[in-house]
Amino acid sequence: MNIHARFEAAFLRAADTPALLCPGREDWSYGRLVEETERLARALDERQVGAGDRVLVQVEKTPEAVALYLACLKTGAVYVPINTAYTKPEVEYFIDDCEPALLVVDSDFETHVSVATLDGGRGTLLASPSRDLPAAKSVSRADDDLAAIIYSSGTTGRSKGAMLTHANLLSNAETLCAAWGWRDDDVLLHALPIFHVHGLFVALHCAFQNATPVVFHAGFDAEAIIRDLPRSTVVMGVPTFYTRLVNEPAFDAAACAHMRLFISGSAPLTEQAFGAFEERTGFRILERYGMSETLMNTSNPLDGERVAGTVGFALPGVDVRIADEAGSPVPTGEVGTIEVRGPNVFKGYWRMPERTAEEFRGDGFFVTGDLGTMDAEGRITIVGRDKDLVISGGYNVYPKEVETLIDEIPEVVESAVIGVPHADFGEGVVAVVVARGRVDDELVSAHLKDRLARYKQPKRVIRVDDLPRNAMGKVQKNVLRQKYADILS
Ligand code: MLC
Repeated sequence: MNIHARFEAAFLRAADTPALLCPGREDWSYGRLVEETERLARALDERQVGAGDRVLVQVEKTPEAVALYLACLKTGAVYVPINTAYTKPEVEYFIDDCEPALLVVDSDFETHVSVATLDGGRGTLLASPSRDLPAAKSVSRADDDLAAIIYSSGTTGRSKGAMLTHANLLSNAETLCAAWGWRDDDVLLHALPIFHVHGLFVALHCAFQNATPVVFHAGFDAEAIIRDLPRSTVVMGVPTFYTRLVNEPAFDAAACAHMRLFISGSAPLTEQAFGAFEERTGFRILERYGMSETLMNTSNPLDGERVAGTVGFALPGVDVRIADEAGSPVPTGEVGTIEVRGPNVFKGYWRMPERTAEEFRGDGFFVTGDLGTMDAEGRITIVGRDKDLVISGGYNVYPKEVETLIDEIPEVVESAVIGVPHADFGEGVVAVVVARGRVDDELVSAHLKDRLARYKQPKRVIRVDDLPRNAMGKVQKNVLRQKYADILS
């Protein structure tokens, strides 16, 4: 089953229903979304991009970008979206790794693969006619055919592409619509980026399964959100959205009177943020837990107690266990690694069979690398990570990638990159550096500017004489995190 066929059937039944309501731009109905998808599907055909070919996409969030995603699904091409913040060298890595048949970008990009844009200018995919032509059928896809590759940075510094199938996407969309009681009169207020699973699959698919309207913001702007709450019923966001909203005096229970549900994910929602939101609005944010490799695994209940600081229960059809290093379940309440199995779990890492084998157990469970506990009722709490990872404003940053680049600076002897508390982003990136000459924020920032996405760059650089090490010689990042806990506050 091609997931696009499912969406398209819903879209055609709701052709006059608003699909993407875009402040400052023309709204698109579901009928229009079908037409534009068709236009882009034809443009892909004309360029001989077809089933199984990768389409690497680095574009701003627009309705056309959504249509391109749908056109890739429809033609069986594999959609590979990447963060618009990535610099040219970062994009080049993805080109080399996924070998796209087509790269779609917003502006000129010199490379050896075909390049197109969505801007209506030269090389645009939007030039193909679409209207008045009968729609082609979605290319038939087997359950385990790839729909998308989502890159996550790797612990070794190399990004890994998580291969997601049509069946992964479809099963998770159905599960989430049921778990969150998606209604025909729901209107999703969407301010997340659409190059990650949260904004692209979790959020859009709930609306697309039901062909319900999406208020489509190009980015997060608290005032714009507050303006659009009266015509919306559901918001999905990262914790930063909710802490920023609570900082707005105009955000209160009256502003939320039309709302049904606020959902949070991608980063831990603190009990304090949960409490402040409830106090201000009367709403208890529904926190859920997932990742690129598995889509969504657990959720607090729609009906029933949403407990702050927990991520709720395994979603129907998803097996979650808390295991020791050998993969055996630990006793109730004890800390272990969260492992997941189910139709939502990805097929493996793109062209990395050894890495894939390392992260799956023989019985099919995927080892997430997150540490958690499960109580007697099955409620799960995440208590930490066994991988060196910083989550900043919902974006994952792998210290190794940042350290490798900082260590290229001639004056730098070694560096340790850590995450410390940050009022807005939850965690902020800090670099602790041992150097032979003068090394400061400016020098590091100048070196990283064209090499590393801005959100991965250190918010502060601290110069030290030595890094703390344990008896094995390993840098003690926990010591650094404690020492510099207040540096960004
Ligand atoms: C922006 N900046 C960040 C940052 N976002 N720095 C660290 N972490 C971030 N997340 C930088 C900018 O480059 C800028 O740098 C400065 O911070 C201020 O920018 P801003 O204008 O305030 O940022 P804004 O555009 O408002 O973005 C903040 C944000 C955004 C929280 C809205 O980061 C965001 O949309 N995050 C969502 C990420 C997401 O979708 N994650 C889902 C992953 S999927 P300077 O210095 O130039 O001023 C996943 C699975 C799952 O994890 O379960 O969901």
